[in-house]
Amino acid sequence: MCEQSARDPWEGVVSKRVTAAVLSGLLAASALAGCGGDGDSGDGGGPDKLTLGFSQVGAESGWRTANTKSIQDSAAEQGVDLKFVDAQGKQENQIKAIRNFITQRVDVIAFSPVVESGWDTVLKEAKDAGIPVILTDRAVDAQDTTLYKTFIGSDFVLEGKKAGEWLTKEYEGKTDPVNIVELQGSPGAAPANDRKAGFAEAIAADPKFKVVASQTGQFTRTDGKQVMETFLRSQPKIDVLYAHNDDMGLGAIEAIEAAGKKPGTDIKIITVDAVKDGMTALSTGKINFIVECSPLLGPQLMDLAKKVKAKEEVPQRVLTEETTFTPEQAKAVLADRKY
Ligand code: GYE
Repeated sequence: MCEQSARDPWEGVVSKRVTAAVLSGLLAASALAGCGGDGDSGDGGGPDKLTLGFSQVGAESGWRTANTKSIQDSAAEQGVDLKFVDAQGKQENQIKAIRNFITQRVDVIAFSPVVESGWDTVLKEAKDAGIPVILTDRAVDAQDTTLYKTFIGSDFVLEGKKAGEWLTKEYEGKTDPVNIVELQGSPGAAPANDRKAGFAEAIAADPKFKVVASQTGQFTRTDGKQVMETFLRSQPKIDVLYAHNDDMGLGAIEAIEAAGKKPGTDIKIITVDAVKDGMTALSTGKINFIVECSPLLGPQLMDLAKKVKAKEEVPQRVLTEETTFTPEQAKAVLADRKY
């Protein structure tokens, strides 16, 4: 799957859809103007305008910034009334935001859960109020899958596997021990749990791979740097760093350079996301391999929200299409990278 294909199919659909929406909006507006115009707010959305309450995780990474922009831009393009609330990394803030959306009686609630557990009660409240919920980017571990309409996002276990598979190929035929340090995402978050599990599974068959230290770097550059400093102090030999996102990898690169080592050469580095800063480091060889995770979920989310509001059938799971990048591949696409 090429990197472009993760976006283009939707871009085409979206622009056509926007044109259609604009046209039908104009027709509706002129029809209403002819008969007095009652009921149309005049903002292009009309009385049927979709109100979407969205609770975002925070602003911890380049990925998140791109994701927020994608959601806000798509809402504006598609005439969706978006109520956007930033949870600043706290589940309690998300629960509060969801309860506010219920009180405000938005049409649809979407959120990207900070952690996987602890959502059953508030999701039940939304369900009882008759407000459909869309999980965006991250999953919840609720047993009752009728508590949400659909889940759009990546397969994080697969991402971890892709990272591990690259590593096993890289060291194919070699027998010396390979010491790995791991920077995990924020504790309890689906991408942290799953990227850890997928990677562990991919390297499990070969005992030469040893994860000698694994700790959270909170998906941030600052923590990635700090934790890598402690790894460098406490571990006598580090061959590989696996970071659950680019930002932690980029922070770790600073720590590795400060310790007088060459990132990408003395310590091989694998990350996940493929945001522009990560891709830049990959193209210069400071990172060796990146597993892509697309943050451009906005167009698909608006489309699903409209369908859900219209009580149309939607699939329980919508997967994002993603690829992987080597330094050469990063060089080839870097100029066109939008985020
Ligand atoms: O990989 C990381 C972000 O949930 C997929 O969260 C997302 C992850 C992403 O902070 O950079």
